[in-house]
Amino acid sequence: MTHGPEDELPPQPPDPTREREHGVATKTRQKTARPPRYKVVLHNDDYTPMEFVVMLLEQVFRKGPSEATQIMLAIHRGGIGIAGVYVLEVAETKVVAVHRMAEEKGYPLRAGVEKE
Ligand code: TYC
Repeated sequence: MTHGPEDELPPQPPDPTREREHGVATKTRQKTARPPRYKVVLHNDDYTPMEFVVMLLEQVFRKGPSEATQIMLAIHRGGIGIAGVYVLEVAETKVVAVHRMAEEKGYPLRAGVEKE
């Protein structure tokens, strides 16, 4: 059987239910979860021994001896300094560790958390 134009579908009208893009090209971007970070700050005082602060910076904040000494001296001279930057829960846990270890020795060392 032969078939002519009558077998072919006629041109379809645009489907009004289909969304049509027009105008501005858009790109989808995966929004990567980037939780806010918090600084753990240490305050200077007149009583806490330098070696104790260096020990804390090494043991609690995982600094090497040279960086720990530099941070301690910066706090000693400037009054305040950043021991490290972490997500909130980690920052708060480190502040608790600092206060617990200082209190154990009777030192008045103060530490706190500040949003970066
Ligand atoms: N100022 C203290 C001293 O002279 C040392 C010190 C440094 C104390 C840093 C606290 O966060 C501090 N012994």
